Amino acid sequence: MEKLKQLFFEKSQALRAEVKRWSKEQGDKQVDSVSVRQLLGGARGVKMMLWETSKLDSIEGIRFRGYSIPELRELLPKGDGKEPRPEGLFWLMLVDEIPTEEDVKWLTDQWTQRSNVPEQTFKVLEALPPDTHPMTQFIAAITSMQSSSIFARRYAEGLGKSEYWRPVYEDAMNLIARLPRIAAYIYRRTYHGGDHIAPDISLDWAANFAHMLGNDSEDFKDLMRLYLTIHADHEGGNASAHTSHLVNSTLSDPYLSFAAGMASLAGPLHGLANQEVVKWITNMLDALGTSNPSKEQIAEYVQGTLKAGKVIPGYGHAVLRRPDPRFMAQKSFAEEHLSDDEMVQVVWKVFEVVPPILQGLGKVKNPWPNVDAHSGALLMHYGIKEYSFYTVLFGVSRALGVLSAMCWSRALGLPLERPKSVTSGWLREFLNQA
Ligand code: CMX
Repeated sequence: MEKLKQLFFEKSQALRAEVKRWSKEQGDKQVDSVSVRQLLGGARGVKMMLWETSKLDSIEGIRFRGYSIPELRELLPKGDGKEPRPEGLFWLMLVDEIPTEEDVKWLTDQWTQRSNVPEQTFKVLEALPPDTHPMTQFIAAITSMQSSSIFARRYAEGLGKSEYWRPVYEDAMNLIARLPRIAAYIYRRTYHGGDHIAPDISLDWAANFAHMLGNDSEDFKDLMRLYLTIHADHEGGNASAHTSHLVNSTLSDPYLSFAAGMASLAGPLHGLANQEVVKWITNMLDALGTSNPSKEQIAEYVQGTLKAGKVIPGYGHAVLRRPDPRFMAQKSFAEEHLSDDEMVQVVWKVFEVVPPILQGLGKVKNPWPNVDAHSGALLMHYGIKEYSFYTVLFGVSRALGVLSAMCWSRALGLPLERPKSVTSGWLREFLNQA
């Protein structure tokens, strides 16, 4: 190994062991208002941010403005479909009121009117090799639209602080309106040889997205309405929301802030887990040579994954301590529409097998499935089989939460986010004195 790399290896390995020991042996000690374990452990549970649009409870799961997912499936306007329209959730998150059918129709019309994607965005996408990961394409496309940020222009013109929220609202509305067209364009160029499908402006936001992806069935439109609703927000501490929030706190505009959040969503411990789940199941079925594995076969495969030092994708959560209500909502959709689907059957068997195994490890805080454990099987059923695309769908939905929250952050004049870091030398001295 070259000298620099070797030196880094030796020093980092020594400190890694020491840091692990501090967390294990002195984790409960307080450093100001947080414990040593929280300081070293990714700030788990540290309350340090105002986030209006949703709140996560470890047992109940997510509530958007106080409403659970089952309640939203009842209460939000559905138009002529069976699932809530994501437009209604955006309205609720932004103004804390359940909208009427008429309000939602107005919002659909607004997003249709604002949905024109700048020509340069398509040029940027066409410049990328088609095998570029869809999330990389998505982030490049969002960034390419930054020159149309109204916030960036108005700020440069000398906008006063109390007015920041106005152009942020306009950018949020424009960005959300354009995302389905961009995502569908990425999908069709990457997997369907550039055979694009023109938008149908008579449809609502999610149904038009389903149409541009290439499936016009009413069930798939409903799945997209549900999918884009339940993935929208998960309070502010999750990595994609928090990244957007942090970047926007520097007054970076909504395009750049949202693009940064999407880079965060593209990590396999976060949103990319939805592609990893289908990859893991597909590899398992290939390895076992069956599309209908027994629970014993699945258990053995799970043990093999763990022995190889890997995580079981779609299981575990930093906050939740029960099966994710977003998983359960997708399960209930599957029970109603596609309970005979082979992949869905496998997902349900995995749900029976994995939790007791993870529980048995003694270190996993939440052995239950999260949102990503189910979504891929539903998409596969409706013909969206290219799993590297799945995180883009998550990202289109996440825009609703982070951009409505961004309007609030700027309206409330929240300051630049700036937590404090310490060095290992400082912590060593602190622990020696304590
Ligand atoms: N399979 C195997 N081991 C797991 C595990 C899983 N699904 N979930 C947690 N663990 C392990 C952790 O890797 C950690 O091990 P070490 O101490 O050896 O490092 C230990 O259990 C404790 O972790 P934890 O406190 O329970 O979980 P974290 O808050 O650190 O991490 C999460 C949460 C989601 C990153 C983790 O559960 C995980 O990696 N899950 C699989 C990936 C996944 O599904 N991510 C999607 C989450 C939802 C989303 O954001 O989209």
